[in-house]
Amino acid sequence: MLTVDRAARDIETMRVRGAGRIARHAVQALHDLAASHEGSERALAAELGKAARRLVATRPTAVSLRNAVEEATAPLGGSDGELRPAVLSATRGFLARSVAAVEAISALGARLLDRDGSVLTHCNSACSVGVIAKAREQHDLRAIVTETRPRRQGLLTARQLRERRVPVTFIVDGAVNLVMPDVDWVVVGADSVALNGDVVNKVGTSLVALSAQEHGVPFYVAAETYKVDRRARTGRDVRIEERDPREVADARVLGGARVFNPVFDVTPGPLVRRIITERGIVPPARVGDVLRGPPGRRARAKA
Ligand code: RI2
Repeated sequence: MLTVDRAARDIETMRVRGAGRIARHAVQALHDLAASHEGSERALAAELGKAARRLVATRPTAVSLRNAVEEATAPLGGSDGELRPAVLSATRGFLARSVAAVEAISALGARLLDRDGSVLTHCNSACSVGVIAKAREQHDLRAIVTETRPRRQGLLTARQLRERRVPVTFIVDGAVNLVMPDVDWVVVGADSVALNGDVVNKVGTSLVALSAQEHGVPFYVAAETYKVDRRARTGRDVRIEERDPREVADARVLGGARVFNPVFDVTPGPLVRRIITERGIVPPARVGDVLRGPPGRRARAKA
């Protein structure tokens, strides 16, 4: 059984990380809380409310977490006497749909990487790894993977892509602009997407996007619809998480210099060619449309 406290600590310490995975971890904890609860419905409601607040506070930028927890605890607003089964059903529903969404995004996104070539990715995104690995089944693709300082999630990406037989070249973040002339596509994930199509993702993503634009390389974002932040009109409305300076460097070796350690940055929508969601591929400015259901033909992108 996954306790709420354990799940919150896993997410805070980044033992469990990635916008999709933290959402599922939090929802699993809410599921287990409801499944094991033996008190009254009223007591369960109070505990779920407290747990939801604790889980959402663990990482402030990834709206996936807030959206998932809100969906899982939506039955709190319902009628008395049915809370436990309703929460179990909501949590199981989210977990299943969240996993299926990654599969759908992988299949849809792979259509964009429609020939042999090189694809660059930044950080570690299950959606991006899925897209690249799926496309590799059809074409002679190689991946260029950034290290992604300070937590070096690129190591995970390189390993996961190798496990799926994708040839990988691993680079330090500062080499992105140098290699960009040899890149055919960029695919990255997202922690939050604002309604205007601004994308909040791992710090450095906006520099990758600028370099891609400079070299005429299409920049794609692979993100489930629950990463769209309905409350964020633009990327500026999203709070950027700042983490412990010691993740970057030991203050003693810096002679006491102050460290600034923002975890994410904002890539303006106009730098994004398309957003790949499980409900279709859309131009960034139309990302709000996918929240209203499956897009029609017009919202689907051509490669
Ligand atoms: P998936 C990660 O955040 C990365 O920024 C990654 O691009 C994003 O979540 C989406 O990942 P962190 O937890 O949901 O490493 O596609 O800070 O796996």
